[in-house]
Amino acid sequence: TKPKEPELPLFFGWFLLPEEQERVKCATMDFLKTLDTLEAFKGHISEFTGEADKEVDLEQYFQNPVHLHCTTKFCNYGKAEGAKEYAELQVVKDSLTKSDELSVTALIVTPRVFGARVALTETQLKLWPEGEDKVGVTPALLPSVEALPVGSRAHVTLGCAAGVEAVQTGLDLLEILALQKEGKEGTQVEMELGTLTYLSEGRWFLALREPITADTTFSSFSD
Ligand code: ACK
Repeated sequence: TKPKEPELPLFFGWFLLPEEQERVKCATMDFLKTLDTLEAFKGHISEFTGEADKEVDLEQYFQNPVHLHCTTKFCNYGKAEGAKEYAELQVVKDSLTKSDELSVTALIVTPRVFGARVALTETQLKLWPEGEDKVGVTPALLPSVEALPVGSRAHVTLGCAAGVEAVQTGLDLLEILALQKEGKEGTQVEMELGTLTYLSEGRWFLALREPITADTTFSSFSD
């Protein structure tokens, strides 16, 4: 009998250390608490609630993910295209269990997700699979996404609205970055944490004044 092939994980990524998760959750929750009290946000509340004048508690609206991480490659146990090739890359094998620091430079809030944009370093980009930014992107958005720097999709999902899957965070982030590039920015509000921008249809982007850094470990994950 042939030796069994090693099984591929659900995904690979950088996982925040437990104490780092708590710190990042606290800092980002503080932002959510402030956001839903802003007049600028209340003016677009119907994009979250479907009704004007209805209040929303964003802390309740988004459900917390189990553990905070930044996905590099979604393998789906080998069913995703390029999963095996990725797992066999020397840089991937060499990076497993290694520590690394991630830098969060912005936060996004949409009616679907709450997420953090991760700015990858040159070294971290070596673990970013080629072509991964555009996986699952709607054809209409593809040209704009292809014009963005590699790794633009890198993110940490901080919360999802009921019934929404985490994969949506990367897609909403790309959409926001594409709109910004086209200069389609609306209202801007200065906050303590940075500059908040509205990008139509309930999309909000907070460019952080100071990045939030977090210590992580690169590893694979299987449910
Ligand atoms: O927030 P995320 O990056 O979005 O972390 C989870 C992780 O893999 C485990 O589900 C991401 N994910 C799920 N499906 C896909 C997909 N089809 N393409 C890329 N990433 C995905 C999800």
